Amino acid sequence: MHDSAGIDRRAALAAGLVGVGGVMSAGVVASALAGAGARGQERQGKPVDDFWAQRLGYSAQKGVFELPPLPFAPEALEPHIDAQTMTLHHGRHHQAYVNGLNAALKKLGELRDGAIEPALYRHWTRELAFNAAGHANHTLFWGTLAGPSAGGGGRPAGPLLSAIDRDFGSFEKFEGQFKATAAAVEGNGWAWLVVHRAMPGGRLMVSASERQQDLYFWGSEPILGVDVWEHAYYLKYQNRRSDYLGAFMNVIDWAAVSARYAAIVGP
Ligand code: MN3
Repeated sequence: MHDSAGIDRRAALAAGLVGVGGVMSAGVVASALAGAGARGQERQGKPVDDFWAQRLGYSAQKGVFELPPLPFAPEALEPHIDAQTMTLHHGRHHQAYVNGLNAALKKLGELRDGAIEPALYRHWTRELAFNAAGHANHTLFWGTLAGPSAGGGGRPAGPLLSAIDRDFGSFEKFEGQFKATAAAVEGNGWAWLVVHRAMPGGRLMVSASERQQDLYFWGSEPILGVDVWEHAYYLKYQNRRSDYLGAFMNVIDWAAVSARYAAIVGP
């Protein structure tokens, strides 16, 4: 995949300039490649080099989160994930989490100022956690997908593949655990490939979420997730979640996942 500036995204990834391919703007990549030191925005003179801070689309000017654009065309993942699913999933479902997050922040501000009943703290803090997780999960999700013509599928290389072999035994064993975990999520949720920050050497594990954040594995940082809410697959696969999971393996952008792994684990 090439961005509008004609810069090879994988070259930028290999140079460690972007965490998840395609999400950062061409202009930012171009200036970083030019050695302009533009690795994200400056805040009070200190560079911000944080995955979530850079990607969640918070507008300081407006004081709200905004839906980041899908980093590829809705039909890019065909035939594995169809364009209509992608359009609805990003434009309606992901947008709803962004809206819900903004609403929760606004209501909690009103609570703090005494405008509404304190009993509603419980409701709105739940709304906050659910919608913030939904926004973050989908933002990560889009950034780790690539269609067949953009290098999606296959398997990772380099340090990530070595770590998968070390921690799961083989790529096939990882894939088996990842798909089995995703297939077993009760109701709506996600399966994740995570790095645990407290364990040395970039230790990898598979975890799961129910809904957006229930079962969250504290201390872990996701580098790949598969959305198994029915809205992610029902139009094309109906109730056949395992068929969707098989297709999903063909649209994983392992270069992006590897870059995320490297950014967490370090050199
Ligand atoms: Mn979803």
